[in-house]
Amino acid sequence: MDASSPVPVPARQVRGACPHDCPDTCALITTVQDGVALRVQGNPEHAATAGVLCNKVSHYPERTYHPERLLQPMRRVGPKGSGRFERVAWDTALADIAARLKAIAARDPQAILPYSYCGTMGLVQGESMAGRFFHQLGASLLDRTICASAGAEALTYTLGGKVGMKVEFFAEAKLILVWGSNSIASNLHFWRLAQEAKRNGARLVCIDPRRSETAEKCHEHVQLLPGTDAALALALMHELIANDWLDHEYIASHTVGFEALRERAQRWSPERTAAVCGVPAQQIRDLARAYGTTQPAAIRLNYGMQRVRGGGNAVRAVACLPALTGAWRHRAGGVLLSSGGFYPADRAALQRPDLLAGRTPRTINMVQIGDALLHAGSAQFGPRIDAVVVYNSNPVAVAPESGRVVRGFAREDLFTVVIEQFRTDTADYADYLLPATTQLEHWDIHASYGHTDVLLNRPAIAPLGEARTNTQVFRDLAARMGFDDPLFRESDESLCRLAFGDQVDFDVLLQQGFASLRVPDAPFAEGRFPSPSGRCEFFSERLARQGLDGLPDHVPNHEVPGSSAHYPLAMISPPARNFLNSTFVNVQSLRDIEGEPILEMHASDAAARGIQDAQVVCVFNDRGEYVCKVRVSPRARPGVVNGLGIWWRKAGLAGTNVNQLTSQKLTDMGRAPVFYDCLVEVRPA
Ligand SMILES: Nc1nc2c(c(=O)[nH]1)N[C@H]1C(S)=C(S)[C@@H](COP(=O)(O)OP(=O)(O)OC[C@H]3O[C@@H](n4cnc5c(=O)[nH]c(N)nc54)[C@H](O)[C@@H]3O)O[C@H]1N2
Ligand SMILES: Nc1nc2c(c(=O)[nH]1)N[C@H]1C(S)=C(S)[C@@H](COP(=O)(O)OP(=O)(O)OC[C@H]3O[C@@H](n4cnc5c(=O)[nH]c(N)nc54)[C@H](O)[C@@H]3O)O[C@H]1N2
Ligand code: SF4
Ligand SMILES: [Mo]
Repeated sequence: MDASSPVPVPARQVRGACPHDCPDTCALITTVQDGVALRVQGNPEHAATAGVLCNKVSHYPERTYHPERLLQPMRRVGPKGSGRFERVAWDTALADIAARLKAIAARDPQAILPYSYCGTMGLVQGESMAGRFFHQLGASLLDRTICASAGAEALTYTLGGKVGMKVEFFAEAKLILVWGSNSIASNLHFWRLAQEAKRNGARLVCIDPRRSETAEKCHEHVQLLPGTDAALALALMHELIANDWLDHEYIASHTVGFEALRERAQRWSPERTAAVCGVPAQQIRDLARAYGTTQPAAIRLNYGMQRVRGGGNAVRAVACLPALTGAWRHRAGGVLLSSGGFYPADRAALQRPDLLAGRTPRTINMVQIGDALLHAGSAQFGPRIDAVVVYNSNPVAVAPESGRVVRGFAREDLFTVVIEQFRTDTADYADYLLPATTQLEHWDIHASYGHTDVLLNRPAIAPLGEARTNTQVFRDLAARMGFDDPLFRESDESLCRLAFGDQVDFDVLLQQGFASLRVPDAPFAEGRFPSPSGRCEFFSERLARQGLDGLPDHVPNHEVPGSSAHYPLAMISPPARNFLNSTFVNVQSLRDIEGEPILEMHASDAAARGIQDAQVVCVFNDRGEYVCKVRVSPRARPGVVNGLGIWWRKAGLAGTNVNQLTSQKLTDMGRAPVFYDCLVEVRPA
């Protein structure tokens, strides 16, 4: 080697966690050389990750070093939405933002609204310092309902919390119902376990209106109409009861309300249910027999069924099934929707709601951000919103009825700050656009909703350009607002330690990057549910006290498939496999795989409209229009079209995406969105 060349620095490996809103919460290993992240891989020592990442996160360096990364603070120079910005110094941006927020807060701090979701699932770059900042300010509260709150409430009313089977034991099940989950796309590491079970002789059944990648790889596909899962679950109960495929002892000792549930289920004969669900009665009978006579039987219940009006009831109905058959007695039996409730995270210590000091600001439901921004001063939403601070979210693309969301963000009298890694659809409406770090550039700590380990994320590289962590932005703003308590200066490492306090050994996290919670293998083998009665609550006293139905029932969609002459098609809009919500839409290698915004349509529906495969079509309803390409495909059932992925509007064929069509209506529980409860019509464009 030539004496003048620099000594090569050996590559380092840094342990981290995938930040994305995905149940798998993988453990990452980033290979770094000369301060550059070369590769991101799965940690083979972490059982749930098993050394494998999905295709999306394998492309992390491409996303991190993307030529369009936001690297400097920007100030808007063109009209809102035009995406025309000029560079400004951090000091200028922070001083001006603080001055604007101060002036608004002096009138009414509730006129300021934080808007954030799960761009990162990290407890620190999520709501820690941000929570402190907005609580001290007395800003409006945000009801973070856009994804999981219907199912979370339903599970809480039934089992007592977001608890369920340990995912690893699915591998030992003999029957797996994959219910409302496209696991291959959205829960890959569970699918690996389901495959293991299959190799050991398990039968796999997928329950989904779409013939998804997952459905076609299961032994059986129950292709029901969207929003009819509760009916199906009740019909299964009908058959379990009629054939006495019940665990009477488990029911007697560990459940509440069996007699009432039995009466309810009597109404759901396979014939009646077949008509509601749009599937053959015999298929329902066969499914009930399989579920009633196979042990251990496991249900992977996911979010697909919740995004309709009756989503809460549907989750409740399905979550009752394992208590009827005693499936919970086995570690490979039961149901898993979310394991989030097992974590002893101290969110109050991170977010400090006590800083509200007795103030009770109004709450805005994030699902209705469109109406909330437009209905200035209405009785429903309260005082006008004058400022929005967006971080970890892209509401202009992901929130329903985006025509209204766009009009809201386009308000000239609205002051908007967006903290982002990229110039998303929402970023285009910012007055100030602030560059955020990515997971490779900051500290964080993660719970999971698909397994039961805590993961630590250490920074692998220095922040690119002038990017700052979310926490740093809120520390900087706090200082300029005059919030001088030391809690506004707490470091990210210290926040990481605070998240679980002494519930988790931080030294173990520092050493191996993850630590497992102590959760019993079969948590409800002997009942002991975290519900008020300690039992699985078929009948929920808490729901009844609110004047609601104490039993699960089929609650028809707001927009029932087949009920409208103008809009005869039901549209669902599940994620595209190579995007994560609207994240990764701008990563070219992934975009190349997804191609273009697509609407899957059954051949009979296409023929009835004179539509050919690959034709450009207009999908429309009273809320708006969306232009995309049709894929005539057996993935769609007759009467239901599938608008895949949350594309960025500006990457679409005519500047909109599927959410132009979805509504701001809410679910029966959890105040959640109804993305898959949406009627449309389609015509050639
Ligand atoms: N690749 C990828 N992975 C992801 C995401 C992503 O965007 N891309 N998003 C992440 C996030 S935030 C979430 S919340 C999860 C969501 O992932 P999942 O929990 O899997 O939920 P969805 O993808 O909404 O829907 C899953 C399946 O439910 C079906 N479905 C739609 N309506 C109904 C119905 O009424 N009943 C039934 N039984 N099924 C229905 C859909 O066709 C779809 O195949 O995935 C996470 N993982
Ligand atoms: N039609 C339809 N709409 C849907 C859904 C659907 O299935 N169909 N799914 C819904 C669901 S389940 C969800 S969870 C929501 C998702 O909605 P969002 O949580 O808004 O998810 P993303 O679209 O991924 O946007 C997250 C943004 O956060 C940014 N980000 C990531 N990390 C950081 C960080 O550390 N700091 C900052 N400042 N920014 C960061 C990313 O660049 C990205 O633009 O969408 C919902 N919308
Ligand atoms: S998105 Fe999900 S599967 Fe992909 S790396 Fe992250 S946690 Fe793992
Ligand atoms: Mo989600």
